[in-house]
Amino acid sequence: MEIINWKEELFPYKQATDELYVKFNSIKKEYIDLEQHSPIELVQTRVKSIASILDKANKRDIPLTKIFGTLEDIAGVRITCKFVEDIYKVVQLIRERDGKDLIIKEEEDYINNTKSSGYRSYHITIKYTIITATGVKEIPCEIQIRTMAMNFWATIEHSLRYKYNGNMPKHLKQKLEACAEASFKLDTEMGTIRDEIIETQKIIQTKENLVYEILKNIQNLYYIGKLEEMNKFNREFIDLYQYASIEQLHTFNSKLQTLANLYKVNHLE
Ligand code: 0O2
Repeated sequence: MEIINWKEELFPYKQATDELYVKFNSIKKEYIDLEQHSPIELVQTRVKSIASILDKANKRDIPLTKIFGTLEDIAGVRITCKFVEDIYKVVQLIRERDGKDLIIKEEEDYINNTKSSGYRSYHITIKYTIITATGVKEIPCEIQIRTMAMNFWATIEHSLRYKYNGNMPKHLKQKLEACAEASFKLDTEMGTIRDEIIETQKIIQTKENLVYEILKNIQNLYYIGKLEEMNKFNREFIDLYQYASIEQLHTFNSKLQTLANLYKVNHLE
């Protein structure tokens, strides 16, 4: 009988998901740093558990020896977005990488082709190359892209599906289908005020970035021993912070920046 060394077999899948986690989060960070709306809200990764792998292989009559060549979702990345429009932005971002650091094998749009269960998400199956201590490996990975509302529905439905093991009562199925429609209606409604929400988020982000800059500049005064000035700016900032407009914070930071230039402390982080 074939014995699988699960630890050894699954290790490269973990490496692939870890690398993809970093890459998608960097994109998110880049948008935030540029004070732009990030289509990526949350990145999650997982390597399928051994029990789920065996379950799926069993359901599909896949022999143990063929599991790793056949199952394409052992490595999984889930990207959650705020709006449906963002899903297609993320799809575009992934397509732009096709042939560079990943290869797209398949795309399934379960948003425009909603599953009979009510399931909505965009799936992209990729091959991702990793370099391990034992050589180069091509790892299949399923990327699921969905909104927060779609994710909420799918998580609940997944648990119920697991609970009833394929025998979900009809009334529950119907309820879930209705919930899927209601949650998509929410996505659609939210989409109509997307621009306004993004604008508000941008203001919050700009304020957060400014506060970060200000605190960094105040801290730099401490590092170069200008304690009196540091205390003065610190006190002023505490009074200003809560009610200040973006413009006032900008002006305040410009004063700190002028001082930083004077003391040549720009290089301090
Ligand atoms: P897990 O635990 O999330 O990994 P199949 O699994 O045979 O239906 P296939 O060909 O593997 O389908 O690919 P498909 O249809 O793209 O589905 C793969 C994954 O999408 C599933 O993995 C789920 O995560 C998700 N998914 C697909 N359909 C549904 C659905 O109706 N409800 C929910 N909640 N999720 C769904 P796994 O292996 O089923 O589960």
